[in-house]
Amino acid sequence: MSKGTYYVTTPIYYPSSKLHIGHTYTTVAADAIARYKRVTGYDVMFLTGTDEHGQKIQNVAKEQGLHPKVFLDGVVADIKKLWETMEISYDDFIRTTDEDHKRRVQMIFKTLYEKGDIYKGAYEGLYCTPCESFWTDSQLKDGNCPDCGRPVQVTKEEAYFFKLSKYQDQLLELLENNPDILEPKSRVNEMINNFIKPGLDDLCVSRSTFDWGIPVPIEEGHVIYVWLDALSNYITALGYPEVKDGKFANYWPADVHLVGKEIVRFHTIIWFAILMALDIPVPKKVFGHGWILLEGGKMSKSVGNIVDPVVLIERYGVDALKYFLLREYTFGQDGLFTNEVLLNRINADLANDLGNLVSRTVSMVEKYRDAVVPASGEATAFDEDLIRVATSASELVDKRLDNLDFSGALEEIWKVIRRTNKYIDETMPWVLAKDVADASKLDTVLYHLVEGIRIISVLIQPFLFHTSRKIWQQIKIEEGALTAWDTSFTFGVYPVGTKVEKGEALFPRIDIKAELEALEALSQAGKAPAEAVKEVIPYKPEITIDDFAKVDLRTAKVIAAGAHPSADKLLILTLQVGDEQRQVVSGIAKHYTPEQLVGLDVILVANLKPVKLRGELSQGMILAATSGEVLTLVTADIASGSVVS
Ligand code: ME8
Repeated sequence: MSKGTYYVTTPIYYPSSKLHIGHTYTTVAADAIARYKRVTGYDVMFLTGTDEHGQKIQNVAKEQGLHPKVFLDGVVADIKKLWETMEISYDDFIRTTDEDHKRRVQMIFKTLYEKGDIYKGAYEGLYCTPCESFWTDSQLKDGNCPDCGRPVQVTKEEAYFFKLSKYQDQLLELLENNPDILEPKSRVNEMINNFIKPGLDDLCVSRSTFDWGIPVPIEEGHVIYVWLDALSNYITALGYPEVKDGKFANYWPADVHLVGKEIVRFHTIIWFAILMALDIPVPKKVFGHGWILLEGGKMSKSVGNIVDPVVLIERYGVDALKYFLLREYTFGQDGLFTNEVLLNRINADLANDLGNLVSRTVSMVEKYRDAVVPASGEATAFDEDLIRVATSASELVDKRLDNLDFSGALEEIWKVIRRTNKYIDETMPWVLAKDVADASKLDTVLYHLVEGIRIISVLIQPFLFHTSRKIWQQIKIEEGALTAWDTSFTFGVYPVGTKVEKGEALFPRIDIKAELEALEALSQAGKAPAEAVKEVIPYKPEITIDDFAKVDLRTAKVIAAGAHPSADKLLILTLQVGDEQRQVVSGIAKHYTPEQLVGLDVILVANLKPVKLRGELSQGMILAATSGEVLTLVTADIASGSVVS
């Protein structure tokens, strides 16, 4: 029977072209808690996804000569592949470009507008384009964006506003009376003293200077500004505004939103206020975790100091990377990443403590008892303490995870591992094996070791999925009754007489010096500036003015555009050329959407012999300039049908 529901979310990621291990930190944590809740009997909903709107993304796509959606599809596929490699067990992946999400966000906008919580005004502010944030004068750092340090521009536009100020008192009351709602606790004071008490300004929730966003449902030419769109993902994924039954009724309010510390403000002030305005409960908890830093600062692609999780997984395995991230750093605090810290952690905890315990135990059962696990015999002085430590661990793990203390939870499990290793040193089975009089004691030791390992394998399964399975293979138990979480409270369920079989080392010991050199060489290779290959396109053979005069160029207005029925790369355009209309088929689908084309004044080669392109008539062609992957249509702002010469 289910113990209840558990809804955990990660932030939805900006699809920058590559995610680094800093990004994977939130997801690995969410994955661990989701797996933990599942094995302990909860009905879990784990949501992640991508945050795909805004000017920054439109700009990046443009730089690459791609339509934003085409660009995004590629990047999102890479992100999903990374999560697959990292075995992230999400239940749903939301994209803010999903039609369903867009429709639901528009309904949210409308509800807030009709309620009077969204109103129209004009915004003048200091805007940082890369961060998509408006800032006030006092927030700037040395006159620049406080987040990225780049210059800001004064921007003024008509815009819709959310009445954030209306919720100031309610927010203050919520945070003051429910400090558990935000962890770590220090963040509660930060929100109250730095943001709420000084006074909340209403929040701009629409933009009209770019169009890559969800259209405002009540006025053309405006798109919904990113945070309202992005934050709503946590409820649109559950089917909001349908609240009566289904996922929303089941899982909302979320048990925890896991977020990086820099976006706590958005999640506890803006998001809580939006939820208050919608009259729905706020999440039970927001946890703002720290950053993983490299010497020299936060990991960031733009600074060029990213650590690629795929490289680390290829070398040490997915379990090692996940274990390291969760164990090494205290979840609410910043931590420094270095290769050396990573390798030492893998060697000490995984290769030595856990790997050795399993390999020594299975070897001894093979050597002393022909691989058959004996029934426990005469007690040794050390059994009781081992049993106590092993069977009380799950309760301690539970307490730690209740506070999202992943490192502490793993430490509780490692206490059992270290206690079991100590049990070997205390009982010295190799000495017992020398004297037949100690056979019964040796049986006890071997049984206790195997049963200890079984309990450890049960406890690690939410964090080290493969390792738990590899242990089960060696001690020959199947997933099921003997691996269920509840069996970690009981010592002695391992079936006597089972034949074990040694496998490969769980975590081969790393030669740290050699490995550090190998990693350094890899990173140097990655840093080596690639030879820029500049494509030189030679000019065509000379022509005379008479040759050129044969080409009849006219301006034309695109009045309709649509997809080609049988070719992905082609679009079919209807052009107004003076009084006449023409149909032209053009290979620009990768670069323009039909909506972007309508209204453009393009240049037509009007006397080109008509042809059929994949079955559709094309009466001429339109001019475009290309540079590498980038393509842009040549336009001329003049009456259609004008002669170009
Ligand atoms: O903020 N260490 O997306 P994002 C730890 N789209 N965490 C890090 C990190 C590091 N070095 N670098 C990034 C966004 N992160 C918005 C969220 S939610 C409605 C919208 C974390 O791709 C960062 O703190 O910039 C954040 O929690 C997450 O990665 C996504 O960052």
